[in-house]
Amino acid sequence: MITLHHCVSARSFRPLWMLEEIGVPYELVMHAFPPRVRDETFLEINPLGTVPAMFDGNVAMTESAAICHYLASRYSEAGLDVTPDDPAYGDYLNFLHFGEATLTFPQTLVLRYGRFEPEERRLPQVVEDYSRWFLSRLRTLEPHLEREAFICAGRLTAADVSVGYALLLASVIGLEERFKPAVAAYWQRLQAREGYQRAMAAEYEAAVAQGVSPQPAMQVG
Ligand SMILES: N[C@@H](CCC(=O)N[C@@H](CS)C(=O)NCC(=O)O)C(=O)O
Repeated sequence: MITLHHCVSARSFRPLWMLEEIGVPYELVMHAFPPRVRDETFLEINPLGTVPAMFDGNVAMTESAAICHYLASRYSEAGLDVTPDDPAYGDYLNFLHFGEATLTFPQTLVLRYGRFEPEERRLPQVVEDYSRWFLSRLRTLEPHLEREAFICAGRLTAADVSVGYALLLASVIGLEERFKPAVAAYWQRLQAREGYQRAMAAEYEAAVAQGVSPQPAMQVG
């Protein structure tokens, strides 16, 4: 069975959401955030100290976008994959990686210098600059989402899960009010999905059952 190590609202929500959309059984192991600090044995699970860490038999993976790709192609019957012969393949790969490399990266700096560093090391200028960086990258999606319901292929794919997680993190760190209308509507559509709601419920129930706070450590305000 697949085992997924997860922290509430962390990037490991991407594979969790994928697993719920696909409907494959899995074990969800919750950790307080940051796991390398809160649980010294976690480095034996993932020497990087980060989540996600996903194990599927002999397969061990630690990159959330790659895990989404892996799950989408391995369980292609769930319809979340786009194959190389599909005209949407380029967009699929591009936005699958855009979600992490371009959208989540600036949010990491917002979090670090607005939330996780001790007060005396916080940098409001960095927080505002990288918030704007994130929002300007997000704006590149706006014209596309004015025309289309999903990122590519006319249906939900792993690329939506990757980008959708960046929107979830943005809402946790207080940037949602600055979304433009088409992105805001897309984010509402994603949250209305049963798979998304099952993933949210699974996260909450596993956190409570395993004695971990269900509140996101990265919540601002
Ligand atoms: N590129 C990796 C980044 C993984 C990552 O940095 N995860 C964060 C949670 S969102 C983490 O575990 N941070 C804890 C730490 O750095 O100690 C991915 O997409 O999975």
